[in-house]
Amino acid sequence: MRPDGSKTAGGTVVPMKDNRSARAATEAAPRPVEAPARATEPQAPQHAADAEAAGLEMRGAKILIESLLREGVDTIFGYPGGAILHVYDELAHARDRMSHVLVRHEQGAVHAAEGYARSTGKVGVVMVTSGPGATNCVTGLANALMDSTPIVCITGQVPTHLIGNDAFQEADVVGITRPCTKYNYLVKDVRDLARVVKEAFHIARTGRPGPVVIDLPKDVTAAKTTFAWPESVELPSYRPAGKGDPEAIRRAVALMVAAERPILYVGGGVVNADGSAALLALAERLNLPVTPTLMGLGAFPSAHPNCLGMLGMHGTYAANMGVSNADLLVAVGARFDDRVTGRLKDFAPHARVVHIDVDASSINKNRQVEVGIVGDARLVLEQMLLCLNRDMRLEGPPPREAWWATLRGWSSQHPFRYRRRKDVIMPQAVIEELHRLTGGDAIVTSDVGQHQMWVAQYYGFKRPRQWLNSGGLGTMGYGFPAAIGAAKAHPGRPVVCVTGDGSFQMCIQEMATAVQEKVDVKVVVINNNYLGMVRQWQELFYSRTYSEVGMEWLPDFVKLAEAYHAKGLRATTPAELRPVLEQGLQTPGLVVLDMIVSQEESVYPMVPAGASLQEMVLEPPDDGSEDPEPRDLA
Ligand SMILES: Cc1ncc(C[n+]2csc(CCOP(=O)(O)OP(=O)(O)O)c2C)c(N)n1
Repeated sequence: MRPDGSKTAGGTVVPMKDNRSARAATEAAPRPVEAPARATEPQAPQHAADAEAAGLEMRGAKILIESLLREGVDTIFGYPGGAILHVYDELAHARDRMSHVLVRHEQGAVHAAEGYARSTGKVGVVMVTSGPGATNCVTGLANALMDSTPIVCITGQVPTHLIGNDAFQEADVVGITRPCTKYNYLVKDVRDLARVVKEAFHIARTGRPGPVVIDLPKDVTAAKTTFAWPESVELPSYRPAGKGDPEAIRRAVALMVAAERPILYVGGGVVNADGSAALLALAERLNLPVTPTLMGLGAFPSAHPNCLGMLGMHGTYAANMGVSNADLLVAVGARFDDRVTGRLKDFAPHARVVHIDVDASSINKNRQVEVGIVGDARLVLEQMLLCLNRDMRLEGPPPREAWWATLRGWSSQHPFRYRRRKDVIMPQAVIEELHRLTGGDAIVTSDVGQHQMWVAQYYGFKRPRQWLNSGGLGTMGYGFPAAIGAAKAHPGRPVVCVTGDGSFQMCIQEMATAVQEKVDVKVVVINNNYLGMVRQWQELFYSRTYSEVGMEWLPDFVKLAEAYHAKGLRATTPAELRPVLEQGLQTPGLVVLDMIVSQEESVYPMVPAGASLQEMVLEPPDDGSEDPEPRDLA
């Protein structure tokens, strides 16, 4: 029983409208308020004809495993417990067809599944027990929702007759995870199970991808029924967007051809939609400058002459000034996040806006657009190319000479730069060296903080799905388990987690997982002895009052790695940087590289929170300057 006297919603939850769009519909002011539609009565199970399995009675646990196999699942990240025991028992009999990665904390399981999902484009799968097992997943689920990552998370639940009874390890998982999932289910009838699994994968991977929870009471996993795998999904009210409206596409293309100062602003949606090839073709065909967001890095090759670098709070001068002076902004799979726009009313003030997004609720959410196109980024970009070839008679790419001269001028006057000191390792130099030694080809994950921004600025990503970070939620603890998940999916490829001395400690127990799984993950700790990004804000906006940001009692990361049966190495001087990195990258298995870097280095350029992109600060203030007044921080 919950405090309001109600019981957990009964019956299988039937998706009518996904949790995210239901929320958006409720929150966006002028839209009609739609309550999230949730049936409380179980729907009649859909017994699809399945010749292969017809007549075969199985318990729910086996139906779940068989269903996961039908979905092509080869790896599950999880942690067992009482309520999910039947499933783990069944899993033991399927080990030849499916591997299970035993994490050391359920948060690590979700992040590892995210790393697996983002690096492959497939759905990441998590399995945990009820109560604390499920609640430990909440941060990961919220992270996956914010970064549109496809996850199916199976949580054990207490038996149906105990639901609402404050039973041992009971938590209202459907209630708790509703705001941090794209959709969630409580399965109360084993006959619904195969259909629910089929739907959950469909919902997780289509449209704007996201996490889906299947809450599975223990008695349902024990109950028996015939296994019938549905061949198709019947969700009449869930219609993920596909192609865009041809008329809107024609208008957008005409604007792109005619614009004098256009810019393509490219987000993680292009990566999710596997739209990079179409993006490259369009940018070259129309000679368009491109600026990726933090999540969009790799969607367009950063060394391409049309790439201006990342925009936003720590973006390049050329990208931020380019957007500020553009007459046309074409946003593709990007959501006008506050870390990108700065002060919204001054973002791209002279530009007409074309916005392509798979999620209709993102269009006109933060910025009124000229042309909104709801659709899958790859399909829409391909439609645009087709429209150009068919309907427009272009001699060649529009030269836009004046615009390119201005942009190139900004790029060469203000590249990313930092003080190159001889007495201490500079954090940016670590990332540059990492780029050199890996040829820019590694899969790189990061945690959250200054190190994340330095990787974004200095690594130089070539390809989509090469860069995994927590952009939306900003979750410290994401990077290391995500690297384990990516390494599981890509054996033989170099996987590097760049982390901070604060962030690494948030999921540090996953060293045991990495060693047990024998994955090749190199952890580069940018060790500045501080919660560096918070210290930077306290330096800049709180008159250098450092409040609880010093990591005075750090573990010895080298010894800790050794304690976990991994390799630990340390560099403390610039001369040691390259040989230590080289040795670490060449050593198989888990290696922790403790890089002792300049302690009070800050990330520049920087757009102060609440300022416009044009007010970006390029260099640290002179030491003799007055401290800025504390300001209203977003
Ligand atoms: C789970 C969580 N708690 C708190 C924060 C707030 N936060 C953002 S950056 C940061 C400092 C990170 O320090 P570290 O990992 O050492 O990285 P650095 O900034 O020094 O590179 C903190 C505390 C967060 N993003 N996530």
